[in-house]
Amino acid sequence: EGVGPQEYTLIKLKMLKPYPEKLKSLEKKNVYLVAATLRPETMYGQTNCWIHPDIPYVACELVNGDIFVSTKRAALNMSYQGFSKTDGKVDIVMELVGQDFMGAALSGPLTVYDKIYTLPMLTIKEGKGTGVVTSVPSDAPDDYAALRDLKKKQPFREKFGIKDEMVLPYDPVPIIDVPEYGDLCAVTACDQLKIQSQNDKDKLQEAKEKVYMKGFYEGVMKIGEFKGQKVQDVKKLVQAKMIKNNEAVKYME
Ligand code: A2H
Repeated sequence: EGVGPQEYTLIKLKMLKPYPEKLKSLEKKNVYLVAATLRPETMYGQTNCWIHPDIPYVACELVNGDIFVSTKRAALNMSYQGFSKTDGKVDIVMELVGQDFMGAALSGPLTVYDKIYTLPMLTIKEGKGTGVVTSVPSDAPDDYAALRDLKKKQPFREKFGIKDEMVLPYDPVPIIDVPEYGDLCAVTACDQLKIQSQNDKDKLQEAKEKVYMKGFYEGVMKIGEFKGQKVQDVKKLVQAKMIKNNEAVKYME
């Protein structure tokens, strides 16, 4: 990571009705979980959204009346970036913890799945991005390892109130071809390094380093409007398309 501010794309994941019990009073509003990503071109392959069960989140009302769910820290950052009614002031409508909206149904931009769910990831950092992470197990080793953990371990699903149908039908989607790694590069890297679970920190770091650069410089899109084009040529175009369609916004921190 550099010393300057980092630009993320915030992906708007729209909460579908019925809202979870705790958020019922917001059902007349458009509620979005906002996931910070560095890889907008991978959104075709979203299979779920990660949240941390125990960290605090806030639901904030924006200047346009929409509700964004993120950590309070991210909401404060956003309030200085033109999202709030008043600069530097966060309009909190509800305080939450991740478990309050675990298993919520969402709809996300570009993904081949009509409906995806919030699922638990225990390695989410409270101090980075929004605390909400969209999951692309085809291209992100962390996402693949965490999804596989949930698929393999029924007690893990049960602990967080996750039903089988929120996890089992969701498989990594081939979206980008990476030379030597194929079209599910995160799966290949996790297999090669024999990664056992989302807690294999060092190996996951190695897997990320391996596929990240290679995906960016040599990856070719296999799906969508930019099929056949190189990742580095379309990243900004995919971002712009989602922003234009009101499905994403830029966010700095
Ligand atoms: B990336 P950097 Cl396909 N805690 O998005 C843990 N991880 C977080 C996070 C948090 N609070 N906030 C964001 N992230 C993840 C897509 C993706 C990402 C792909 C491949 C690699 C990749 C789909 N998940 O990141 O520390 C988000 O996952 C590899 C680093 O700011 C975000 O982009 O560099 C990335 O980490 C931001 O990490």
